[in-house]
Amino acid sequence: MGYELFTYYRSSAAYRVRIALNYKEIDHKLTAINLLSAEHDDPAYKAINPQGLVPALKIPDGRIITQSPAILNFLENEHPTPPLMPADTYETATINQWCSVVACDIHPVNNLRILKYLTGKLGISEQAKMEWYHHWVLQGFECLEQQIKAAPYCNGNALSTADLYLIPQVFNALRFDVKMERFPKIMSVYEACNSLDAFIAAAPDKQKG
Ligand SMILES: N[C@@H](CCC(=O)N[C@@H](CS)C(=O)NCC(=O)O)C(=O)O
Repeated sequence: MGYELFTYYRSSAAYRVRIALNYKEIDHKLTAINLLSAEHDDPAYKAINPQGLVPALKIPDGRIITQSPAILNFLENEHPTPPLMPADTYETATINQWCSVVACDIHPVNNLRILKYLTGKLGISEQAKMEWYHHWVLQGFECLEQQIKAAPYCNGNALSTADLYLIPQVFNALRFDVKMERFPKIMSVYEACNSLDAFIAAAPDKQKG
């Protein structure tokens, strides 16, 4: 039995893991969990991930890992070649720092359930919701734009986990009409990564669900 990734085509957290599985050429199958029809709230899926979020990864012995940072860390340790983390500890910290801008400071406040809570329970308008979304993306991207190398990837000429976090977040930002012209370095990384097979195959438009 290989790996099984529980995924949703537009989930940026699942997208990160899809890229890693492709890049490392790890045998896996994808199982779609449709967030719009609330399959993630189904008891059958909650038995896999009690948080009711995607992604979740079933590893070959049947055990489950949830949370994309934990999954990516596991895959890096189990399948270190080709690497997505450098040997140098300072560089590793820098990459984790960039990942955290996305994973801790942009994505959690702009996730589907947060946006639904804003417009549902808190009754804010669609326009205010979009302002909220743009605000937090812009703040995070302004920091990344200053710090990443974009030569051609976030950390220079070696692809790293930072690219796996950045590209899905850019995809999401474009979907929500964030004007990306002010982030030329981020957009050049986006273009460089999207010419790689691992990213192309992981993209939302290539998924069945
Ligand atoms: N910190 C989690 C976040 C997972 C997450 O928020 N997944 C989203 C899709 S990107 C989800 O399942 N959302 C369902 C919802 O918001 O109801 C991770 O990195 O895996």
